[in-house]
Amino acid sequence: MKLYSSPATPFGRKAAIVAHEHGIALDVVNVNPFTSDELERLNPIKLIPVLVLDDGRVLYDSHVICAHLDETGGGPTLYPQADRLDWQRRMTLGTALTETSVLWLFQKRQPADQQSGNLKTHYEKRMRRITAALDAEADMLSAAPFRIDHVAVICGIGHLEFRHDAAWRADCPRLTAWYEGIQGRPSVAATQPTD
Ligand SMILES: N[C@@H](CCC(=O)N[C@@H](CS)C(=O)NCC(=O)O)C(=O)O
Repeated sequence: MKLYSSPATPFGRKAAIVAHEHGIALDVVNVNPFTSDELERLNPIKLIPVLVLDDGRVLYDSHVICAHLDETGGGPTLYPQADRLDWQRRMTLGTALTETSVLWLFQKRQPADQQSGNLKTHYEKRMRRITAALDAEADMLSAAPFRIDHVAVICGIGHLEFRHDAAWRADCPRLTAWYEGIQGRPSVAATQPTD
């Protein structure tokens, strides 16, 4: 299977972590999502990640790709029935953190005279609310087996710290402790974002 991704994308990282957890070897093709014609041919939305199956079928987005890898992989499922409503809530928070961190980055990359201070504040406040909500649930993250909510939160915080800063840690001691502890997990260590 071919994964179209990039070394910095948090959404591609989700797929890479799930594949690693299941011992699935992916043929990773790094592309620039803004300029790649090949990506445009594969995915009309022109976003990474994209997974091309061995039979030629094309999957997007990261939710669909991760669920497929989990179904076909050999490891324990990352989408268990137990505690489903709770892990789905944390998965949603992790996904929203990732989306907001990416939107904030796009704002920062606009020419200075086209940036919206209001939007940057809006995104920053949303991220702070999300990290505070996750801090309140950090004990559950620590106690649970590794699941898709952990993957989503790791990718969200990973992007936030890679592209912005670690200021959130000051108000979130329990989430910080869990996040630091999980960095040694092989699937997490092997997928750190890089430029
Ligand atoms: N909902 C999508 C989001 C994917 C996404 O936003 N990917 C970014 C890279 S982190 C991208 O391809 N951006 C290119 C663009 O915005 O044109 C998913 O979960 O896969």
